[in-house]
Amino acid sequence: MALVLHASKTNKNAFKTLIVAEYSGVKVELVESFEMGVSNKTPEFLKMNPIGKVPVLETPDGPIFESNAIARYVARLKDDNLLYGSSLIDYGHIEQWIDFASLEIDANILNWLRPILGLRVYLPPAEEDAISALKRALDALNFHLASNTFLVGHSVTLADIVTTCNLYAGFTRLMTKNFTREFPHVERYFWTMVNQPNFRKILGEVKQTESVPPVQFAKKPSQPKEPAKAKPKNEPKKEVKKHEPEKAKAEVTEEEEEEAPKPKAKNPLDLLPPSKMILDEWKRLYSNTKTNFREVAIKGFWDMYDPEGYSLWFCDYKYNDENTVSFVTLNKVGGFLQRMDLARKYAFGKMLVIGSEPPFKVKGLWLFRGSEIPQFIIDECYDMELYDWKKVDISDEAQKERVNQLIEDCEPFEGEPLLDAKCFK
Ligand SMILES: N[C@@H](CCC(=O)N[C@@H](CS)C(=O)NCC(=O)O)C(=O)O
Repeated sequence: MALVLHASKTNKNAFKTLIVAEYSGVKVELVESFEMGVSNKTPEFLKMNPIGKVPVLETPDGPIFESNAIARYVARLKDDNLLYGSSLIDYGHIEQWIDFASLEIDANILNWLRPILGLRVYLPPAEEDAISALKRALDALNFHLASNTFLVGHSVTLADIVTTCNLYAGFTRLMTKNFTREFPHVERYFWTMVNQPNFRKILGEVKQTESVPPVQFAKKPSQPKEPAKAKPKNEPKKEVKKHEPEKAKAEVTEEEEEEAPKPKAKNPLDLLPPSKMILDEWKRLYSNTKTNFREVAIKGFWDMYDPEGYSLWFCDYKYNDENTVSFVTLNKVGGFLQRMDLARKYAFGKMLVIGSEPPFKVKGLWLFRGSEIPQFIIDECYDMELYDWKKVDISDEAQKERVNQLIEDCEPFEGEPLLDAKCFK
């Protein structure tokens, strides 16, 4: 009789068990009708795993949760299974790499990925921590694999299956070739593993991601989806099906839903006395000026600028010495601009990422409605406190010239080349 695995068919934690099953000649079938966020919240499911996470394996002796435990259980169903090694020291090493793959690789991949997907708050220093901890783990793995084809012994073991499934999430979603080329033995190992026939049956053709996804807004906590009602007794057995490899990317995170929008309160900035400066006109002028930027856009800006109704601010990132990875620095600035979306009606901004070598400096200029930085922006956009803010004194020609240079992406800026310039408009 087949064992029943509750998980969606793209769940990389379920892949561990399905690959072990292929190697061990054990029948494991996925629940056909499984719907993430619904099926795993039913009272029936919570009885099997009180935390409501997948995968869960239903066995004749009761359910098992935690993907590594499930994979071990399935491996043990076959006597003398070589996936489990053949000596005490092998058992120890296999367990060692399973823990390493879970705690040093998987945990850091998830710490990097979840905030990017908007499933956790995106904090640039936390992203840097996750990446550097992941690199440390990959470096250690790379060192081991420089003189070993497999993690333990001379054939595939449970350690390789768990490690490869965890790396799979990284290779398919975050770790570009540019990132992994630093770890050539890990690359060789990963591609060798995913092309073993028993892996291929489950994973299908694996493709390395070509880019790190852009940071998305953190979603607000949502109401759980309506859980499916507990099934009445004697209901026909749930549909199960044999796993077929999916082209889709592995599901590595929990589901969240959008909240219904709440009615908006009036913004206090809408109550300010009218200004002669029309922000949209300035944004249009900025966007449409392709030549003679100084003479047209910059001059136009100062002609329009209303120091009563608006204020200009320089910002300077407080932790520039941490900007050691170019794309992380660019993501950080990109995330800041995304989070400023709430201020689009009231602000214009320029952000420069400066330098040709790390650490990169991040500096910017912002135009805000009102004579101070609007309180709702300080309250709602946590990036604000990562910068030092200085109000521009427009009676000082040097400061005005700095404003001009920031608006026009002047290069070199303060003697250094630009890595990137981003505009919020
Ligand atoms: N340590 C667990 C992790 C399980 C886990 O995080 N599962 C995710 C999907 S990959 C989940 O079910 N999330 C749903 C939730 O958090 O409610 C394992 O290896 O099985």
